[in-house]
Amino acid sequence: MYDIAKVRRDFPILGREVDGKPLVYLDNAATSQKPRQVLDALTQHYERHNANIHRGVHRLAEESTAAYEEARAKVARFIGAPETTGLVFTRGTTESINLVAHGWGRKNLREGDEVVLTETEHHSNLVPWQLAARDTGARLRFIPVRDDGTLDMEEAERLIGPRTRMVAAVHASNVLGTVNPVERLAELAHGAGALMLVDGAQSAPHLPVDVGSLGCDFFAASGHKMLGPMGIGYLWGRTDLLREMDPFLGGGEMIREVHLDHSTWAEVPYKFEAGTMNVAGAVGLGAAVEYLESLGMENVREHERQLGEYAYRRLSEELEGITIYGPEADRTGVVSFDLPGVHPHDLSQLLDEEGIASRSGHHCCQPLMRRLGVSSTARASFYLYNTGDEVDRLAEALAEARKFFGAFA
Ligand code: 7TS
Repeated sequence: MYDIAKVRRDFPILGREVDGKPLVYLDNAATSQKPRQVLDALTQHYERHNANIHRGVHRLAEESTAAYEEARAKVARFIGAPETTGLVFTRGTTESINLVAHGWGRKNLREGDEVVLTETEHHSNLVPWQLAARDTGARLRFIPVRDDGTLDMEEAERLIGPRTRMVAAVHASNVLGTVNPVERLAELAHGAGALMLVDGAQSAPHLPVDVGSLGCDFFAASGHKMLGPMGIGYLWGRTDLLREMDPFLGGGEMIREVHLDHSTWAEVPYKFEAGTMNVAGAVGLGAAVEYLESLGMENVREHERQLGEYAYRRLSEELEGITIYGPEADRTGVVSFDLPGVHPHDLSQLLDEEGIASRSGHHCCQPLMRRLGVSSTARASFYLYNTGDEVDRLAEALAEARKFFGAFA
């Protein structure tokens, strides 16, 4: 295990106060905070090396290009990618999935084909497929979620069949804290001759990920949720598939030759990196994955599993009537809940007055909210720097909030 006090000192923002109270940051599923090492990497890049990449022969352009490509190699290694050519930098998970739905989906889907998703998808792994289905005549099917927050795998076995061309599923839910058996889904997909895309937005920051052992064909994630800067993320894809796909965005850098009436494409991954990329962001993300590796992803996973389970226990024992969504054990550090008689929004506002950053809403999972029979939930989401004391502060603040609203009931 790592030294949590030492880790916290690496994150300058964790030292700040909100209205005189120490900040308790529990909105990590939305975005994580950044350690000094990442902030320094960004500053260093802009102070010493900044230049546009792959275009100039001058020293700074060479240094920037090398730093960008090193970052690619670091991220590829972090997720166990067999080669760096399959690692495409994007703005984040949303762009990565749109890239596949556009570049693979529109090229390959036909009327009668099916794309299998789950009921628990974030809108960013649903809406791009709706658009691709609309344009191609393909149909979307959904693996249901059971009441305990796990996927109905028997139904998955029935749904994934000869018409399936793609299975796209979230690895770790941003609402339920469930870790889905994506390895099994990948087996089912491949058994049916389909491909498997994993939305890793909430897994890459929190669990050891190895795309080889997941058995997926595409893996999408966001840098800003894993200690990196905003505006940088990645798509890993099998190189043979990426080569066959259409480009997503056209423009500079993604071409081999341009004529007035047609163009040919650069090799992967450059075919998918049109225009000026977020070079400093990539460098910052490289520093972020080094930081995560220095702690060890097994340790990060274990720390958050303990926090998530402790939060589940404390909240369910001390707040009578509370509903906590998702599985009781083996969860990630995402805890969504509903306290009867208090609107989730009011709850987050009261928590904010105690210096506790949480989130309320549909969490970009409106279909899942309907399945749960609510319009919104409150959510606390933990990361590697959160502590048991912070769970206690959350539990105490919720008990106070309940008293406050009880007074008006
Ligand atoms: N997929 C999942 C599972 C997510 O949780 C999110 C963001 C995304 C995709 C999209 O990531 P982006 O970086 O492209 O925006 N989830 C959340 C959330 O739970 N609260 O705010 C953002």
